[in-house]
Amino acid sequence: MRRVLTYGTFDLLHIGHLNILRRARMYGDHLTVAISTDEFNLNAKSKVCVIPYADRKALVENLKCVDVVIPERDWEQKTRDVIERNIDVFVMGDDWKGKFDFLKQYCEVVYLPRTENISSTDLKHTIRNRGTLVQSVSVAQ
Ligand code: C2G
Repeated sequence: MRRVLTYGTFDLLHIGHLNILRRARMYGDHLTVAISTDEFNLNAKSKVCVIPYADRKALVENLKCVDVVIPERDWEQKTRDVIERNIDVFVMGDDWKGKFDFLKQYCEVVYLPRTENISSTDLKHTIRNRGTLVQSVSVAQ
C-alpha cells in the first residue's frame, strides 16, 4: 500500500482544499491528512479559525478521497509522522514549495499548483464585506 500524507488548516473548506486532497490521494492508495488544531493555528500560525478543529476534522475525514485525519500540533511532527506512518509521498500546495524538502530523505515530496482565486482568507473577507454591503443597502432603502 502506497501511503500519502498532507497537512493543512482546512478552515471554511473550499474547492482549493478538495482539489489538493483529491490530487494528493492519486499519488497512492491511502491518504492521511494532518489538520492544524485550533491551538496550533493560534500559537504557531497566528490564525484564528472560523470552524473549530472538531468540525474541520469531521468535514475532511468524510471526503471520499481521505482515509484518516490526525491532528497537527506543531511544526516538528512531520518527520515523526512520515516515519511512524510509513509514508511514501508527502504532498503540499506549491505555496509551500521547498519548505519541506528536508523530508526527501524519508519519502517523495510533491508540491502541487494551488487552485487559483480561492482561499479561506478571501472567503472571510468576502463574507465580512457582504455583511456590510447588505447592511448599507438596507439602511439606504
Ligand atoms: N491550497 C490549494 N489551493 C488553494 C488553497 C489551499 O491548493 N486555493 C492547499 C494549500 O497549498 C495546502 C492545503 O490546501 O497544501 C491546505 O491549505 P490551508 O488550509 O491554507 O493550510 P495552511 O495554512 O497552508 O497550513 O504544516 C503545514 C500547514 O499546516 C499548512
